[in-house]
Amino acid sequence: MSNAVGSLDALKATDPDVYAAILAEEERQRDRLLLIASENFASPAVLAAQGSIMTNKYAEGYPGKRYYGGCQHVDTVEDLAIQRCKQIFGAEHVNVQPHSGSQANMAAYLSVLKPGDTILGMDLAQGGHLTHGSKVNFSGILFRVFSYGVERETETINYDAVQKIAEECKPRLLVVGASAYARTFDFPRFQQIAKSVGAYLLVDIAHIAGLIAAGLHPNPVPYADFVTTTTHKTLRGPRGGVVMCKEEYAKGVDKLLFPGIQGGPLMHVIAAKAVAFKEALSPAFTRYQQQVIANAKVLAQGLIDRGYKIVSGGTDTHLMLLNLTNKGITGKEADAALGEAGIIVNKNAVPYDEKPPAVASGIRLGTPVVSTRGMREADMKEIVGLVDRALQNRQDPAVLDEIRAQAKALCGRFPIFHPY
Ligand code: DSN
Repeated sequence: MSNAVGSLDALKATDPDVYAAILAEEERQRDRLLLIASENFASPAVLAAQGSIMTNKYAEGYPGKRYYGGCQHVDTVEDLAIQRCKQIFGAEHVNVQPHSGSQANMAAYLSVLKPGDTILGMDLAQGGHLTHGSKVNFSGILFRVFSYGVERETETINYDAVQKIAEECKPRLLVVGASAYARTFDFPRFQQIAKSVGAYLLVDIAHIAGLIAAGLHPNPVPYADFVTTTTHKTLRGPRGGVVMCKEEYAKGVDKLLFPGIQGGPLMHVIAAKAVAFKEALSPAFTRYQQQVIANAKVLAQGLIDRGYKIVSGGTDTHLMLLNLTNKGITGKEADAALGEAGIIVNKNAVPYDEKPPAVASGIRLGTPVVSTRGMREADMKEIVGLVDRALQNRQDPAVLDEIRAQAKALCGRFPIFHPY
């Protein structure tokens, strides 16, 4: 068993440069307050599976139907991953081979669409995702794209407006999901809209998969033809993707993933997905997700109390979008100042943003990582103070250095992975 996972000593001897970079990254992850909403810390068990000798195996095909010999053990992990994912979400069919969320979406789209077909998705500038129809992405290159967004007043989705756009553009596929939307999605309503115009419904749950797994956000599986996700955000597994679908689309999705757009599956990653899904079925995972949401609410309220504007006025999930316009700060400035202060976020466009995406008027904050470390409501209040002070003193390097030391001290009170 000694060679089943990599050894850092072996890495140090072979490649001191990569070894040093990994150690430096470990220190960065340990000593900084990581508030990027799409990131998380995988468990030691997930890391062990992902770093294992399963990376050595070619296994093109599916369990029991491979193009290579010697697949009995990789079949075991792929079957486990499929069964556990079905158990979590109640899906009829699951494909765990997508290398990423983008490939999961590509496979699902192309299993029922042809280039030139019309899709309707949430606008990237208003919270959507690149693969939901951005012009610079395969989705915008291959398909005719229409978009919906949020209402200017409420900064939430207006379902009547989506219905109207769907009636006008008559999409073959309605795509639901977002990377910067903090409110609960109404999946039955989206199903009604899709049905009323004869469109397939695909829900991309990449951001909220962990919350759904824990029963803390409605599950779209009963309503959608396809549900796609990544496995490394709130779901806290290895980097990768999954497609879930109704049985009638199973063959098409499997064929599109392999041989359509991918070759050999990453069996070490699939092994790690199986482990993450087992963890997601545990009561500890539910407790973790409850803390993720509780922490996000306290973080949002604390910022509101200090005069910050949260898009849509709050959050139902793990993330929030701060519109910094009223503070006279750009997203780019905030991202840079917080980075100097040891608080890692990403600049983000806000709905109806007048600034270009590289500058942006907001930042996105999320609580998955800090919650994985075991931080709770009181710690969120401390983070609010640090964020506010850093933004107010964004041009004062001495204060930012001081905050970085405070952020490190806060991190030092918590392990990388807290057993809930
Ligand atoms: N890049 C991811 C995010 O940050 O939300 C989405 O793929």
